[in-house]
Amino acid sequence: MAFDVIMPQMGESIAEATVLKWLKAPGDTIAKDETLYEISTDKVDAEIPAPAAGVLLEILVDVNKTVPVGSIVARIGAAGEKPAGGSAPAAAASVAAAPAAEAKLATPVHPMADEDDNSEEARLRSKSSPLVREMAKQHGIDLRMVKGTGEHGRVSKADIEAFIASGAKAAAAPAPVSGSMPMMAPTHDPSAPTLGVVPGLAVPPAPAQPAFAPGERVKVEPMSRMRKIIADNMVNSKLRTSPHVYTIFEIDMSNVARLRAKHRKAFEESYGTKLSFMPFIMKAVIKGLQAFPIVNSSVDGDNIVYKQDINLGIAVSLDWGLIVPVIKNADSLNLGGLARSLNDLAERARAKKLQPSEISGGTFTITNPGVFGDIFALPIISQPQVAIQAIGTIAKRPVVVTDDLGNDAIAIRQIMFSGLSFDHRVIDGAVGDQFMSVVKNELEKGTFGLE
Ligand code: CO6
Repeated sequence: MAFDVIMPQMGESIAEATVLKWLKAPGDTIAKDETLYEISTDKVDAEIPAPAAGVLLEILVDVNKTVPVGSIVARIGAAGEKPAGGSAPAAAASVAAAPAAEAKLATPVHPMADEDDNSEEARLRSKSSPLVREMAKQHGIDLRMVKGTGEHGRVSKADIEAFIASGAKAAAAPAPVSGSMPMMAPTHDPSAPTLGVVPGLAVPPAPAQPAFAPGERVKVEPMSRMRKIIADNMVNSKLRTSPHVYTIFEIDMSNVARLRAKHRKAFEESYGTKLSFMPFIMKAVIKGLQAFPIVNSSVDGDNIVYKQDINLGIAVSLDWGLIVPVIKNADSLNLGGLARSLNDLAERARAKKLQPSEISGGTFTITNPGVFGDIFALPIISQPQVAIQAIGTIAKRPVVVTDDLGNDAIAIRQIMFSGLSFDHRVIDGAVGDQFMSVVKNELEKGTFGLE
């Protein structure tokens, strides 16, 4: 019995991956978890272990080919089984993989609605590969409208990409209304395509609103698959899953700033890594999560799943996007361990050297757009988590301070605004605030075992 090897999901926003190298050839024996192939995505390069032990029967995706996540890329059979088609090629890395065009999708692809058209031409076009049909479905394109350059008019991936790039309209897309008043309230059009449709959820489709007026000077560019997935995830989290509620706290970081300045050099010498504000913030967040475990939970139907591990996702900005590596069991680390893990993950993220396991399993996320000068932010929750905290810029600001005798004065302090976005299904407003007040107190107190 053959075991399908599936292109893994390497991170929330990663939709496809390119096979860089096969380390085994058909006919080779492989152990479970032995590296089978290497892949590259926009964000991570990774070695992928074999999901089962046995004999590699078939390679379905050639080197340098890009396929969607969930595609079957190879098959592994039981020990002793022979690969179809006889002997194995000499060198694993040069194996020419099976289908010349696109890989098979392991996820079911629903037939296009037009497939009841039985004309020879339509039948042959609808025989396009699963990848092409999936792209057509995602863009709302009727394949009969696409000129196919393949055999018998078969629509190839290049054909559909060219069709999308040409700005040709999706089958179901409404024609833009005459563009004289594009800012007027749109009329509701139930036939309009929606972003990230989740079957079974009765969310009304986005109103049809022309993006540009006829004759307006525009450049139309199709969204990349990754951009569409990000868009879907954002819509799904904010509009279909978690009723977001927000709270913003002002936190005096003066003690942390002093501690950091005082111990920075010695810290770097003893831990071999730099000391930024983030490890202090992570420590304080961990205290908050320990005090309010609901903030470290997920929703599963009618159940609340309290995660027993604190796995902190930290958003890392990349020149080409963003990734959220995860510090697993962050509560078991001291300040040095947190700094080391963060700097290591951020460095490897930027070198595309993260493993899939390092970008999954987060239970709470921290994002620090403060590095860009952002005063405060209210981010969208990363599903299936229930909260995300944003760190604003830490800057000197004038604040009112009161001494023990009740005298007020204006002082200069290192102030940070921090926003928490949380899922109001399971976290009450008061709990969100109480969580934040633990974080605030920890940071303002400034006792981190360094002093
Ligand atoms: N305020 C002031 N100074 C800061 C701050 C803030 N918030 N954060 C970092 N820094 C300082 C930091 O202490 C370093 O100072 P020096 O040591 O004196 O050089 C310096 O800025 C550079 O910090 P670095 O980035 O190297 O390290 P850090 O540990 O602070 O942060 C990181 C690591 C991976 C979180 C960060 O590099 C990063 O990538 N941040 C961006 C994350 C991001 O893009 N998030 C998504 C933004 S969009 O959230 C979003 C809701 C929307 C708006």
